This record gives sequence, C-alpha cells and structure tokens, in this order.
Amino acid sequence: MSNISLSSNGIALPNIAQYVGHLAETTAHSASDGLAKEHFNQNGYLLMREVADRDDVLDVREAYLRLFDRSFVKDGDFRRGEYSGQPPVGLPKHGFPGHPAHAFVRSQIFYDFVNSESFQQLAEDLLGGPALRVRRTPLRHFIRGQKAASRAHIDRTYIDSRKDDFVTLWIPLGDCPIEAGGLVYLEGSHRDHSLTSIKSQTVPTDRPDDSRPITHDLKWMSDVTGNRWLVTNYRAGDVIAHSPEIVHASLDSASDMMRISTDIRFIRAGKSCDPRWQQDWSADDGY
Ligand SMILES: O=C(O)CCC(=O)C(=O)O
Repeated sequence: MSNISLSSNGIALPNIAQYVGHLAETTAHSASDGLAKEHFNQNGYLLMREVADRDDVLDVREAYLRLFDRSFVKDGDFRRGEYSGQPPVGLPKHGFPGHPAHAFVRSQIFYDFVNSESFQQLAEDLLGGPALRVRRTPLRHFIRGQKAASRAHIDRTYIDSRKDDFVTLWIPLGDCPIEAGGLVYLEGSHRDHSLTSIKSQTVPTDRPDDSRPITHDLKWMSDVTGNRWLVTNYRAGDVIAHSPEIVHASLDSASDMMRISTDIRFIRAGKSCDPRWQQDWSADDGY
C-alpha cells in the first residue's frame, strides 16, 4: 500500500496492513459468467474495470462540472475536473434545489447514462433475472480539505428491501485514486452477523441523532470487527457492485482530482420498491 495518509470524516485510518487492504478485481467485463457471480456472492462486492466507456463517463463528468463557474476547475478544464482551490460561491448545499447536482440528476445526459444497457445487464446478471432501476440516484461530489465522507453503513438501513432483491452499482464519474476519497468496503462484513450487536455498544458517532450510519470512525470499526477496509484506485469506466449487506464508507478527499460519483440501485422486477426511493434524488429529501 502506498504511503498516503488516510482519513474519513477527519479521523485517521492508519494506512497499514492491519487496517487497509486492496479490493479484489475481476477481469470480467460482465457478470454473465458464473465466476463473477460467485465472486460477488463470496465477497459481497464485484469490482469490474472498463464496464462503461471512458469517454462516456468523462462526458458526464464534464457536463456536470460545466454547470459551475469556470473558476471552480483548474485551468478551466471541466473534463479533467481538478479543483482550482476556489470554492463555488452563492450556491445552496450540495444536491439541494438550486445546486447543480440537483439539476443534473434530472438532466437527459444523466438519465441516459444511468439507464445504460451495460448497467442494467450487470444488475440483472447479479440478481439472476429482470430488474428495475430505482429512480432515486444520488450524485456525490467531494472536494479536498472538506473532511467530509460517507460514514460506515449498509444500504439496507437506508432503503427498505430484502437483501437478495436488491443491488447497488457505485460508479466513479472520472478517475478516483485512493486519495480522492472513493468507496471503501469492510472485508467480509456482508457475512458478519455480529454487526447488529455492535450497534448496541457505545459506538463513536458524530451523528448521535441519526441511527442509520454505524460510525464515522473507520479505525474503531476495524478494531471491533477485526476486519480491514478494502480500497482501490478507481478509474473512469469502472463499476463496483455491492450487496445491501456489506459495510462501506468513504475516505476524505485529499486530492485535486474531485471525487464525483453516482450510485445506482436495481431491484428485482416484481418486488416492491421503497416508495421514498421512487422520486429523483434531492439531498434535502432526508432519505
Ligand atoms: O459515494 C458515497 O460516498 C456513498 C455511496 C454509497 O453509500 C453507496 O453507493 O451505497
């Protein structure tokens, strides 16, 4: 593991083998063969490279960033999308009505991207049959220095569904090296039934009034479970599918390369979908 310092929500995660490992990846570009599916069932995730066309992904990144002032991106390069060091001024909070992310998840280019055949096929291969895309599709955007990241959680706490009926595809919209703060997974946690009892312990949390995240302290989580956090350098075109049961979180962004991503969910056709997730995402919707 390279020598970079890692943290999540401002709390250090020691970058040593006791706490951090690499996500396994498959060479498959689809999950139609049994091996990829076996990998998913065994690991709780499936990391695949070059599932989406790199240029298509960068088109989406660029179209989103073009909704901001040119001064926000280094050298005015919206496609690369490095942070210039000048935060946008006068905008509502990320994803609230009036913020570019709120408009963007309602745009044609975003709809076309998230409705790509390759994502649909991947979800159907993993679910083993026809699936429907869940409409609420967040657009995440993290900038270096914010000390803000996704807390350790499982998806089933946020969306009401049976675990076998539902899959999430996390898609970086651009290159996302480890230091840019991509998604990290707690190894083996989809099979760890002691996790529910963890919630009854005294758990460090920076959100005492919100019972959905497990904790913001990834080192603590690793210490109590004995499991490592798995990381990777994501590239534009990669997709990682994960089970609703696996614990995941994200790291703080410490890179000029802004972390922009989306997470698409699919539910097995014929199964009821959490009604709160049937509208376009708005960061103030509270779900
Ligand atoms: O991108 C993030 O930081 C969170 C995404 C997430 O939790 C998910 O895809 O389930």
